[in-house]
Amino acid sequence: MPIQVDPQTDALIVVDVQRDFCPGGALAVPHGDDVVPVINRLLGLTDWLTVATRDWHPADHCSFTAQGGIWPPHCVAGTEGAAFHPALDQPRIRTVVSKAVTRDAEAYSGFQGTDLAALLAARGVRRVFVCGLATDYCVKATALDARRASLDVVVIEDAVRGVEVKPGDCVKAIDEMRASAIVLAPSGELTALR
Ligand code: VGL
Ligand code: ZN
Repeated sequence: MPIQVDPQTDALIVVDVQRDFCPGGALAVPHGDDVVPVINRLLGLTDWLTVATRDWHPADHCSFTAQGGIWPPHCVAGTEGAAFHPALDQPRIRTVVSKAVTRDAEAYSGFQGTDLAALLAARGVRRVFVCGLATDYCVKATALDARRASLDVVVIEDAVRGVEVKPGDCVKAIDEMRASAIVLAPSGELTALR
């Protein structure tokens, strides 16, 4: 079933498409860079509100192993690894939201500790399309928080990839999202309303 994107009330949230989450990066998601061409098409679908979140950590962030966290250092603010993937169509991104920017706060969700909910509400957004990295962490947390903010949520299934620390994590994440009335749809179903 085609889904018509209405630029008045729909927004695109591109989650953490950063070098460190792509092959060769510090916390590479397998095939993470495969989402880039799919997301570029979504960015150009219509003249809509497009938001990119980015993991933007201090060098001593609490999620890093040196501080007792579970992750290798990644996405340290201002470093090459924290930059968006070079092939991402950045001119089409209207707003960048940085998250987990202080040492003591972890934030998988783009809504956590940011003004993303207020921004979407101010623009009259009622539905968000979520894509990016990683399915089982930041994409899931962002999609679930969007539901908590009373938004309709569509996750673009061919525009997400997962870390899969444990086999089955991505399937579990997708089940959890579906249980919260999040819709999964392939990018090919999206068409633009003009
Ligand atoms: C993420 C692990 C640590 C993500 C961020 O973007 O999914 N995962 N920090
Ligand atoms: Zn992180």
